[in-house]
Amino acid sequence: MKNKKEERETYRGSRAKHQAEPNSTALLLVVLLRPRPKQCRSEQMGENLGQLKVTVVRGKRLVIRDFKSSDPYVVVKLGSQVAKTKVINSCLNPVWNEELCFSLSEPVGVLNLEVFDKDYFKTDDRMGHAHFSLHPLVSAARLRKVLKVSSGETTLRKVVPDSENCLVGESSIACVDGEVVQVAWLRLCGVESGEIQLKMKLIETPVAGTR
Ligand SMILES: [Ca+2]
Repeated sequence: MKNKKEERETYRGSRAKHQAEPNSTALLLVVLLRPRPKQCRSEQMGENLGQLKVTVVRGKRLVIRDFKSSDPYVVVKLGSQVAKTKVINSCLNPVWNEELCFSLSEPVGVLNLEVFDKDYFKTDDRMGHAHFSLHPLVSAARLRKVLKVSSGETTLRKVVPDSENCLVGESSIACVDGEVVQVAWLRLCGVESGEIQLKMKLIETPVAGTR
């Protein structure tokens, strides 16, 4: 009997001890109530259309931002994706021929580019900007699928200058050996002069089960 009584006393004692120690409960509450880490927002908002390769080919008649010339480079943006070319020193008609890669997904956005003059002792100067709708390229890629064009060179459509682009003149979209390609000269806005030539290539995501 005495042993059982002792056991009950021990049990009460341990319960009381447990209740007297709120630390573990408080810790559990802290763990449960603490804010969760923010989840990374996915780059892919919708259907993945493939890879967009943008070659910044060249620039011409760019504006002077130093004494006699500029050190231009191009920043290209698609949504939250940003890429830039290397700097070409002291040149107003630079040739970059640099390929920048982006992932393209629905909803199809607008490609934005901005040219800067690299300065080492102050903030880089602006040399103009341009925008370019990717809708015609994507619709031409759909047309290619319907027409089942896969070899040779076929013009799919032409795009004329309008408010959705900064085209200098008409631009052709063609299927070249299975790839959808658009070459365009864009007029820079916000500056006295300057044009940038781009070559865009859409590498479509293969549909499962088809080749
Ligand atoms: Ca400079």
